[in-house]
Amino acid sequence: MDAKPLLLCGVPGSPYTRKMVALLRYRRIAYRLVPSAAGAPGLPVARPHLLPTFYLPGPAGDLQPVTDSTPLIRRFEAAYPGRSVVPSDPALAFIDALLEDFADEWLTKAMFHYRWHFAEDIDKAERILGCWFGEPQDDAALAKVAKLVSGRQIPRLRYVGSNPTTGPIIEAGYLRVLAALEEHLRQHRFLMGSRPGSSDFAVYGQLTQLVQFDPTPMALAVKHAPRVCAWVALLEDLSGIEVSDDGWFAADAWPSTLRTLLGEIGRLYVPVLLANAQALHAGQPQVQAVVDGQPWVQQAFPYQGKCLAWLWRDHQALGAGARAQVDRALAGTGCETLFVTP
Ligand SMILES: N[C@@H](CCC(=O)N[C@@H](CS)C(=O)NCC(=O)O)C(=O)O
Repeated sequence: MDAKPLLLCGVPGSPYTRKMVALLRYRRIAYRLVPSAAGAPGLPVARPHLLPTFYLPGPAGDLQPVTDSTPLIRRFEAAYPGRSVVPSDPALAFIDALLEDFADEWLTKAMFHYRWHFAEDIDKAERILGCWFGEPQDDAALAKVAKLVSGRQIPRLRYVGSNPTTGPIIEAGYLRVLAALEEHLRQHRFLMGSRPGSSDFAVYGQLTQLVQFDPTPMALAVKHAPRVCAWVALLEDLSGIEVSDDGWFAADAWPSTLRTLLGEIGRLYVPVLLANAQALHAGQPQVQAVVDGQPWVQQAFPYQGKCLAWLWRDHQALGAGARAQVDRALAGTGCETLFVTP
């Protein structure tokens, strides 16, 4: 990659767009954001069409649409030196990747659930998200677009697994994750220490919506988690903070608040990830799991099958010392069951 600004396309209502824009700012990587949900003019649309879409030079030098924030973050690590978001200690880097995956794949369930379940949230999302499609529009046009947006997104609740059975589990989980983050931020600046890791940006991305946009989860955050609300506002632009090599949590000093967060991953995400993999393996369309002692049902989701495979690969790739440290940290959190050979 050369020093030309990176081109990407996305909108403020997309948590993964917010994740990546904040990451680029922190990393001081020059970028140009095309603020559109419809793709950059004159350039091909990604398949599947996901936001954000980056346009990166392909083998022939022409710009190709590329999506998926997690591998893109690793690609930018290799291409742009300095201000890394991957902790230098491989054990901590693994924990960072696990937390990133939890934010991208589980916290987004809360984001989608709150936005498209409660009348007040749906009303706000319809009227505002609709403005990010296309050109300026009059009220009649906006009203149409608003209904198109909700008409497309509400049926997607089934992909994230929000339904009458899972809704209460998602809501209780959101409150506990807020509490765990609030506790962590009492003593630490970022999830990974005094400098941010990729998980900080992933959590930030989902929380830009949950604590800054959608009224129901925002009111809960304001009431219960003031530090989290303040942290999300700060994460947006970390271009001016200076960080040093010793800013990551030291190997012998991972805080207990990190373990509390791992406990939420073990309780909320791991059972769904494992049951999803089983359903995919058996070719079953429905996932059935027990989450937090209660039944969980949702449609099987191939992408999260890949997430589990990536976590497995990264766990396997750890050296013996780092793996032992990771396994000690995960023991008893529920996350350890991810890496048990069946
Ligand atoms: N795993 C992807 C997820 C990206 C994603 O799901 N983006 C959402 C918006 S935040 C999207 O584009 N959904 C399809 C749509 O709205 O048409 C990533 O990390 O970038």
